[in-house]
Amino acid sequence: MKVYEPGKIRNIALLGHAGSGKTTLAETMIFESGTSRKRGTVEAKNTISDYHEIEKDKQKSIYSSLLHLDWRGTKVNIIDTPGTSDFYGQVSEAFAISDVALFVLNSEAGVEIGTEAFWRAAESKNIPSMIVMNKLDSDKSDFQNAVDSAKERFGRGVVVVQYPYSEGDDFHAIIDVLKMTMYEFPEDGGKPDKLPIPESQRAQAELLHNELVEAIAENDETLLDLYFENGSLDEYQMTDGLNMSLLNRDIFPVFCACASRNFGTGRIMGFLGNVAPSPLDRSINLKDGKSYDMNPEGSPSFYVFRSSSETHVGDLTYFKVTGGTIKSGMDLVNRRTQDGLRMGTLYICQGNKRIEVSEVNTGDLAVAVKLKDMQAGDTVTMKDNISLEFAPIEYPNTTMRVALKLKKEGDEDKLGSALNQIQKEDPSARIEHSQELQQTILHGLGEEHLNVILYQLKERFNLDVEFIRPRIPYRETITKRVDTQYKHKKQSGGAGQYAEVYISIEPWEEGMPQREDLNVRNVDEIELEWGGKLIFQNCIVGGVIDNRFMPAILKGVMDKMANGPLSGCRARDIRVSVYDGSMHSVDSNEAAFKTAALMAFKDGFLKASPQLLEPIYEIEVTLPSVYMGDVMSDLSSRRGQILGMDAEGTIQKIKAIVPLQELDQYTTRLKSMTQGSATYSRKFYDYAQVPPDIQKRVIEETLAAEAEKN
Ligand SMILES: Nc1nc2c(ncn2[C@@H]2O[C@H](COP(=O)(O)OP(=O)(O)OP(=O)(O)O)[C@@H](O)[C@H]2O)c(=O)[nH]1
Ligand SMILES: [Mg+2]
Repeated sequence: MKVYEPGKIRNIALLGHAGSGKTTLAETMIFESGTSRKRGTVEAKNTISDYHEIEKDKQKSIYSSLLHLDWRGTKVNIIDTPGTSDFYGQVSEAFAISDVALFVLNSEAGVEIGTEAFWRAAESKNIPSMIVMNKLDSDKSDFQNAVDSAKERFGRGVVVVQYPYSEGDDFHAIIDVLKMTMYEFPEDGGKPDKLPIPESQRAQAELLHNELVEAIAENDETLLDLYFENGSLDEYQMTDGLNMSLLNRDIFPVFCACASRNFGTGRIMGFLGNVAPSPLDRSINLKDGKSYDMNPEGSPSFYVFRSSSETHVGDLTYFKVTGGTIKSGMDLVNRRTQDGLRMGTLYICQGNKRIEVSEVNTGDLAVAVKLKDMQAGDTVTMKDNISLEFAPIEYPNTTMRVALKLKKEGDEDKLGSALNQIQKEDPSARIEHSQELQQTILHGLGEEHLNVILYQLKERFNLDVEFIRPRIPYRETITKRVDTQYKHKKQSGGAGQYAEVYISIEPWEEGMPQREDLNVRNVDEIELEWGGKLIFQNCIVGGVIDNRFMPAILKGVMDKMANGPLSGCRARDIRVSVYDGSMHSVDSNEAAFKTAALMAFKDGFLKASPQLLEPIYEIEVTLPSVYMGDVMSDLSSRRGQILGMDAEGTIQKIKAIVPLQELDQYTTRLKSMTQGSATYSRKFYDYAQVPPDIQKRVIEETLAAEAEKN
């Protein structure tokens, strides 16, 4: 297998809303390049990219696939990403190593929500971006509308390089205003005839050609001078200008295709080879915030963008070479673990097929087998190159959680190691073994994402497991001050137990004044690991309780804070002042004071109008404006409070705060309300008081569960 020079490599991520035709386009490009002899389809479940059983079953991409082709001596690596927002984790990994984002738009719909989300991500990562208008053969295709929507959303950098001669059933030719040529395709696609632009199209083609020339010249002073001198630019000047404008994200060229019939792919690959940036033109972010230029002459290094495993093969580590040449047998070090590793056989990928290579040059993407403990985001270097460490991959925040329940006892360890493996391969999923909730909680990006994990647990790891409703991490607090006292006294033969404490408990908030009526000798401000604070004050006068018992008293209070008196949930934001008590010279000890404090605290807490608090999340919903009414009224039925709204064209954004309890099935509901077109993100906001009816229900449920346990 040929080894490519860095300048002859292109790393392209195919991005776009679900179903826009990315997988079909990848398949067709590989076929048209001659790298594969057969052209599969999503419907026939035989594409190179969607090779997982679950992808065939669902007829959509779920995992990003690494593919490659050779187009006239240039190696084009393609990462075909899934368009469904649930699998955004896969896209994050593609972003980390792609040098060009090729946005595939469905020309029937123009910019859709998924396209928008990926575009914003590419923008924030400064990735050169191109657009392919696909499905131009569809009778609902509307090229002009799709271009207008792209211009409206992504700005005037969107410039037409090609437009269809005619659309729909009759789509058979593309007019290229960079080459000023018409490409006419044979019935079954493939290599087109190059024809002069027909008279009827000349005016339009010239208009668009001038727009393109002006857009290129605008971004480059030398070209602008040439343009003024000659009134035009030649193809080579335009190509140079386009390369720079692409790199700087000044221009987003628009191409035309019908992926399913193989129209337009050759010219796209030609443009990728001749104009699009190579890895040498791009840099990678380092952990310290600086950026790193690819270094073909430097010390060998690579950046891991995916870790997975396969039965009979073991661990697979996907990486991009960032320096020198990587060869099998090399000894390197993983900077995260500091573990040494020896490179085994190296492969390049065509979906699930691996082709052995002897070495991999800077800029290229490859896979290594049997490297231990590798994670996406790892930096691997030579032993002495200790300063290099790349920035971690940024995964989106999760939006949905479920609890896992094993149907069979005894499988706990097996489930634990399966979850570890899943988490390692898919860092966009998060596994939480919650002591507090006594549940294993799986966090993901939506129902489909979680279902894929469930499918893996069942099919790959042979576990009989189901999803159940996750508990809510409520908190408890009090709403008024109560002074209380408890005497712990036991005298049943042998050494007795004696401790008496008087405490005052009150709701605490930041900046609250100190008590004037107490003689405060010492204040402990304790940041609770579950959020909020406990302020613990020693206000003992006249030594009625020895200082040495204070830690035991605090321990008693903390024990009850961790297992709240109201419902067993964790308590927060309380000030406890120990102001009186008594000791016995023989029978008082730490255990006695701990018990007395715990009992006093519990008693006071229950008298202090206790209040349950629930977690509130801030959410941002992105949706087509037609669904505004439905989504808004649904939010209000979920006790949501709208913080703001923002319209950008036909896409609407709503910011709101909503209790976590009301968000459990939200992703699914949102999808069904908006025909799958809306997405949302969420992050923790604060704790807030639970309405009385819910408080009553939660307490009853807790008591019932307790009773069942005992
Ligand atoms: N008419 C028409 N249909 C197409 C074209 N390209 C793809 N399709 C069809 O569109 C559907 C979706 O195509 P995919 O290639 O799976 O789309 P995708 O973008 O990979 O979708 P996800 O993986 O779910 O994000 C399939 O039924 C394809 O056959 C095209 O150019 N014209
Ligand atoms: Mg796909």
